[in-house]
Amino acid sequence: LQQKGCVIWLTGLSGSGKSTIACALSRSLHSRGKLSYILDGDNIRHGLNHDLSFKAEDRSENIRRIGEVAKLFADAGVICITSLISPYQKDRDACRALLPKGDFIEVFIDVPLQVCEARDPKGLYKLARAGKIKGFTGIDDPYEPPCSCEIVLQQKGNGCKSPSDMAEIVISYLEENGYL
Ligand code: GGZ
Repeated sequence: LQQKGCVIWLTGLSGSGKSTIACALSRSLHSRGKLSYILDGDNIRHGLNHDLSFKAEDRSENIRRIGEVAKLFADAGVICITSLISPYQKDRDACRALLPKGDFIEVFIDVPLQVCEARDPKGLYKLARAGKIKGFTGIDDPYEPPCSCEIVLQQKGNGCKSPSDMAEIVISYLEENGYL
């Protein structure tokens, strides 16, 4: 196997576009003949992590388990893309510490709360504002933006960026750093 594994850790609010960017990235890697695998928080909460809630210690455990699984994929030479809010810096740092230097690539999907809330693809912000979901990230639960991450993706900047434009920024990083 020629491929060097790594973990691409997407972090950001609900509705920031993590899952969409993860899919675009995976497709782009596939078209280059590279094996990748997406670990999506929302999906894994139906299986491996079905016992976990959204209280702080359960979110930490969710992140810890996904970090451990991501490490296994990276060990196997796969480019593992994780897509979970992962709101706490210390939990993300703990996952980073599991991997050899350079192999944990933290990507902040920097979309403002008001934009995520306006999108509200699943109507969850509306429910949170109405008090029907308690402890919703960005509303009545914290999100700690990364203090030093490898990549920041923003929609605005030099023109409006689509999910595939954002995926290509990550692809360039992988090329520049010897992962592709
Ligand atoms: C945040 C919640 C909550 C609460 C349900 N807070 O946008 P989505 O719907 O599809 O993705 C969100 C998902 C968050 O799960 P994660 O495993 O990524 O979170 S964490 O990393 O914090 O453990 C959202 C939905 O679950 N959801 N309740 N209270 N998001």
